[in-house]
Amino acid sequence: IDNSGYVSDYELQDLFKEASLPLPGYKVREIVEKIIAVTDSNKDGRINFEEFVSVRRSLWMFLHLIS
Ligand SMILES: [Ca+2]
Repeated sequence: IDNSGYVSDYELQDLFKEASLPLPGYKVREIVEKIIAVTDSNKDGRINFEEFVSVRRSLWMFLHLIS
């Protein structure tokens, strides 16, 4: 989380790195964009901390689906 109080897509990509998935960067960005579209509940195009918590939850569900 940076100073803006929003979670950047870079931070979401870091989550993927932590999970050490063998995915190419472009694929991760694609997935991150989809996740943002799905979890941006107030539709401002950004992920705040509340949304980030649910992003993390859906991310892990997603990772289980593709692995
Ligand atoms: Ca939002």
